[in-house]
Amino acid sequence: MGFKQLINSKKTLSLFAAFVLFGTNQLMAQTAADAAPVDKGAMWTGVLYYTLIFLVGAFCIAIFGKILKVYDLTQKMQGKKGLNWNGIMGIICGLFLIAGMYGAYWSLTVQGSMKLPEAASAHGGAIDDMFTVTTILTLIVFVITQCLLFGFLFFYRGSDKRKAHFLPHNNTIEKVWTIIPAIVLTVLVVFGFFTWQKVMNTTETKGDINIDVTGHQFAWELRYPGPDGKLGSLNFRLTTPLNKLGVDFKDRNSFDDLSADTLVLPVNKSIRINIHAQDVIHSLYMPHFRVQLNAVPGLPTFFKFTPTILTTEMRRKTDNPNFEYLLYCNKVCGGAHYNMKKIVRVVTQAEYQEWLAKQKPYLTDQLKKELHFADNKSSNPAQAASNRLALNN
Ligand SMILES: [Cu+2]
Repeated sequence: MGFKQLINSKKTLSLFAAFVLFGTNQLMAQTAADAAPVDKGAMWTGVLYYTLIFLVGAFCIAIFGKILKVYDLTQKMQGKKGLNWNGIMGIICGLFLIAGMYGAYWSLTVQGSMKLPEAASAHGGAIDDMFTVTTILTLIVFVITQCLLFGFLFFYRGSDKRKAHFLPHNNTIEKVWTIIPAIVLTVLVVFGFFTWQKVMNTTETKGDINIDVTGHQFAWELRYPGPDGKLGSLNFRLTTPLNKLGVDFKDRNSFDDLSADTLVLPVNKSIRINIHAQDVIHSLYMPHFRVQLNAVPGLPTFFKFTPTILTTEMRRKTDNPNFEYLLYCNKVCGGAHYNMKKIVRVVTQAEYQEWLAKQKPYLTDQLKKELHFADNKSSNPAQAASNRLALNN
């Protein structure tokens, strides 16, 4: 085969494409690894090992195929019947069905045990029920369709003794495979619609603990209401390095607001998380509570939920003394997206009050200076406001 023929060959081109893709993956993996202290030596050994295993496997299959082909040709040259390729393909399909079904079983039993622990929120059970119903239904469809597909390929493999039945059209079959999926999907969608409505349709705000969670590249900022229980309003135009969230101090409710590092929540209390974003779209994601909603710049949203299991209780249940609930960003929002993680702790009401009392005010002395409060030393910002001095100007 000449060089021209070689580069025109589809096989060579596809091999080249595979290598280019592999190279790009490596490059991306390397860029990501640069940002974090990862043991690169071990990573590269792992990558090389699996690449080599794959190449050796592919090579062995290719050699085996060539040997079969040569055997087939020599048989034919001797006037004998060659290999029954239809039979070989049929058997391979049958074996694939068995291996595939075992793989699905393995995945369900081994990886299935890695699923999240029980829902730690009041609405979480309903979300889990939806997942379970969908999984069971799709599992039944998966088993039936795969058995039919590969079973037919095996049992009705090409044979000289049989003649294929020609079936150009059959209305009954068309109706069955259109109507049944339509009914099942409608039931699932309606079920999901009502569940989501029940979770989200909560306009009642009385008795809620309001917490502001603001996403930016690449962290979440938390703001708790002070003793008045109310959060002051926000205005993005007021954002400065000291007033990171753009809190509007013309609103007196802002004066006692607190900033926190950990999202601490009292158990069995209705929590309203007000979700903001400052740059790109982020996504507030607390999998243990089955809570997720996008954080969209300029479009504040909220999610109301009630945590029901204490962190200490979950540690016992999961048999993991270091267990922590987590708040993640679930939108690939940039290079250090993986850094957007906060610990969430569910505590008793008494522990919550004790913790809240220790949190630092959002309105720091430096910020007071920046905002030209009348008396910088005054510990009473309300007093400062009543002095009618210009704020944020
Ligand atoms: Cu993000």
